[in-house]
Amino acid sequence: MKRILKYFFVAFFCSVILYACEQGAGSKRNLLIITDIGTDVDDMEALCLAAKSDVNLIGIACTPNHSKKMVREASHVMDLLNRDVPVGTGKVFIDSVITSAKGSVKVLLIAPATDLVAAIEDDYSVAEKIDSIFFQGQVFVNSEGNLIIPNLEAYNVSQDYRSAQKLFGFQHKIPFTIVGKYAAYSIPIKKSTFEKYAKNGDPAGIYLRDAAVNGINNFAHERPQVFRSVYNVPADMPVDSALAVMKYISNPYDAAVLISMLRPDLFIPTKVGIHSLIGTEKGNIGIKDSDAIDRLLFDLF
Ligand SMILES: [Ca+2]
Repeated sequence: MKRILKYFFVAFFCSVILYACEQGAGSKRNLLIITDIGTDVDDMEALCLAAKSDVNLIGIACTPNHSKKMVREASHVMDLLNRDVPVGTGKVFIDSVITSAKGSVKVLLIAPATDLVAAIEDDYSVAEKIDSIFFQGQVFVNSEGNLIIPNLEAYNVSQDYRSAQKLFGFQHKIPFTIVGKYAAYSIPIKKSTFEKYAKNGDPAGIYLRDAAVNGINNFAHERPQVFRSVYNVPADMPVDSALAVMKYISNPYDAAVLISMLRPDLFIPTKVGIHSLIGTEKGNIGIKDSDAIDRLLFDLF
């Protein structure tokens, strides 16, 4: 009897230790980011936030068009952060990152769906390993209130509507969180926050500050009408004068999507079946604590 009890306790403690190890190794969520990173600070901010968060960043896929420039840009941001994360492009890269992951994968889609859909069409096991998709964009809800439909108004939808439609075809099995522009508008990032990023000398923080300042300057000069409309600049005010007095210089469209995954407690999503909509309709920003989000972004560097 004594011996049986001894074996029982040894077996019990071994299983407890094994469980603890599994929890420790597996508790970090696998995250694949699909980005159209460019000179805009938005995707860059999301990448920095992901790299500094408690997630297992298993890959960054740059999309679409196999852009070597985007891959260089994303790799450069990871180098500045001293992070060794696979960066690639195209459906084969997405397939290999997802299928070789240990466990299920969350996908942060802050770009058009082109390559993600191509990867799924080539290999359905890709879809089976995705446990949720976090998408930056706009959607409609059908009249029955049980389906979400991509809205062409959103850049990530309009760039490849066919792929967006196909991706949303998986909504019966994959939960989507859609974070729209009204959420991003309500949590703009201050110029002083970017200055703070650069102040402590972190090379990634300096790079992010420069991207934000250059980004808003280029936007204002290259598309002055859109700039005036987005930032409510009076028609009689010169663009440079507006830039000089602007307090907020970036709407974190992409970072907001990642934050909805990292800190769901800060949001009040509208549920459509298994899906969550945040800030996709005017007058319903879907945010519970914008001060906490502001602090989270402020503390990035
Ligand atoms: Ca983007």
